[in-house]
Amino acid sequence: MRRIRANAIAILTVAWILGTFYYLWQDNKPQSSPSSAASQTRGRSHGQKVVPGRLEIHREDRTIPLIVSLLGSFDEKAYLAGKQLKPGEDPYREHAFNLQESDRLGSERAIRDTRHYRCASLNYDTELPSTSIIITFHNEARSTLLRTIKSVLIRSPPSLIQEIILIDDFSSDPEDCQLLAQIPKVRCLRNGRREGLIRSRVRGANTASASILTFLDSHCEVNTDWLQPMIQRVKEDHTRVVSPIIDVISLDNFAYLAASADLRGGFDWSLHFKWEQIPIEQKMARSDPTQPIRTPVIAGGIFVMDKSWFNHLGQYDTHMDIWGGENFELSFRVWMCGGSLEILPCSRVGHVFRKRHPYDFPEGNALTYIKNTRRAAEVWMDEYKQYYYSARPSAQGKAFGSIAERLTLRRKLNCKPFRWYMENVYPELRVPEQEAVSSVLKQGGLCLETRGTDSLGLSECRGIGANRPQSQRWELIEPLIRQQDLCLAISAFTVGSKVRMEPCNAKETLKTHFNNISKVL
Ligand code: LR7
Ligand code: MN
Repeated sequence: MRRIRANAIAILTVAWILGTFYYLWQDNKPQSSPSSAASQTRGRSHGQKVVPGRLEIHREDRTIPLIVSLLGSFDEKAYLAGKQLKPGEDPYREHAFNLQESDRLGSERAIRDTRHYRCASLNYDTELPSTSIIITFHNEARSTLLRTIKSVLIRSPPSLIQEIILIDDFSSDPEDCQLLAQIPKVRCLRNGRREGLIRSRVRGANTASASILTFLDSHCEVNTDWLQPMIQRVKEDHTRVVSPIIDVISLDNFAYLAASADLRGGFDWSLHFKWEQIPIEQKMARSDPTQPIRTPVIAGGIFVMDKSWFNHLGQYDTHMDIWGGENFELSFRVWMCGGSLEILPCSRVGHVFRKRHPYDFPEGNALTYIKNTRRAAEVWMDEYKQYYYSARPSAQGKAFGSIAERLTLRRKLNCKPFRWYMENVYPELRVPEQEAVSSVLKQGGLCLETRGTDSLGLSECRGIGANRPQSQRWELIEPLIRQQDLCLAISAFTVGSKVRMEPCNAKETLKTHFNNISKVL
């Protein structure tokens, strides 16, 4: 009996070993039928696991001639060798990321396709409009800039790339940009003085010849099929402004890391951008992970927008300087003036996130951010700008230039109030709790009072201070007018509409504006 068991174990062990060898041999076997187009691009590369159904061009013998022809006469080795880290130099000093690692990677590499697997089976129109890619930079490292451009050329259908417009924002070495113009489709515009990313992007947009604009930072790597989903959404509705999920390229070792697919753009009252979880109800309702994610604001650097819509909406506020705030201004404007913002999970672009700015701000970093965000708050945030000033007291009294033109634009475009944005686009942004002010509400010498549970009326004012009856005592907590657990509510802001007492979170609850009350009462 024992012998039989020992034999069985020995047979099983041998079978297991043979099975393992067979599996490993299969896995290393070259792809069969090399003539099929799919297998040409699905081969293993750099030890990466093959992902079925995903197309990626790897550094294989077959694809090198393709890449060479993409670059034309441009000599990438000479370009990269033209600027190298000097021995002993701090690799983080100049760019706030590890330049040594970036240079070591060279001009292109395979990256993991970080999309949800269902993205690979989506279809896009065969006839999509082409786009002008706009990349502004100030003293970008040559290796990151070249990788950005090459990733676009390698991972986009060539017919969709009309041109790549580089705006050199007065970098120290004009050749950083000029040499790149030898690459087919790449154009280089150099600013005669430092303008900042906002005016630079507008300059790029003004010379773009395609009907769709695509903005990128100068240290990105676009991922598989990044462009088609974005162009498709904009083609279907030109008022959509769309962004990819922004993956993380490590500033230390340049590893390409997948970002969470459950995030959207948000902010706090100091106008500080943050990534936040999609609200739980929206998350529960998402049965299809390839669907767009509505976002209150975009991060700002990587997005696709119809060119006529960009122009119609007033491009950017060109009185904003260097860096910062323009993403809020654009986001508020898009939502409030009839468009929408979304993040497309099937589009992925990697970006090197840094901890500090590697460049100088001629007016100082803080003052520039205040100037730009003040302009956004003053033009777009209506009465809500008070919360911006409470959160950022240092902004008060700081110069921000004239906003007359932008106010005229807002009027001309007939944009909705910020209250609408708060209620419809970003209801999750909490308005800070105000200190309650206890008062009476008077009209023509009479005081507003509650009678019983639901009825309201005007009668003679009685008592003062602590002696005032509860029925005539109101707490004003912007934007609510409260008495104990209930708040004043109306169905419409029109004369004659009935004022009632309702739970304070009811939709029709009368939201501030004491002048609205007198209009209604
Ligand atoms: O004076 C300047 N001139 C420029 O041309 C300053 C900057 N730039 C260029 C710069 O070289 C880069 O290509 O402008 C681009 C953006 O500057 P970064 O990379 O220093 O900015 P960031 O990535 O820290 O900042 C994010 O927020 C900015 C607010 O003004 C811009 O909108 C950036 O485009 C934006 N980047 C992204 O959205 C990528 C995702 C990061 C996040 C969150
Ligand atoms: Mn950036």
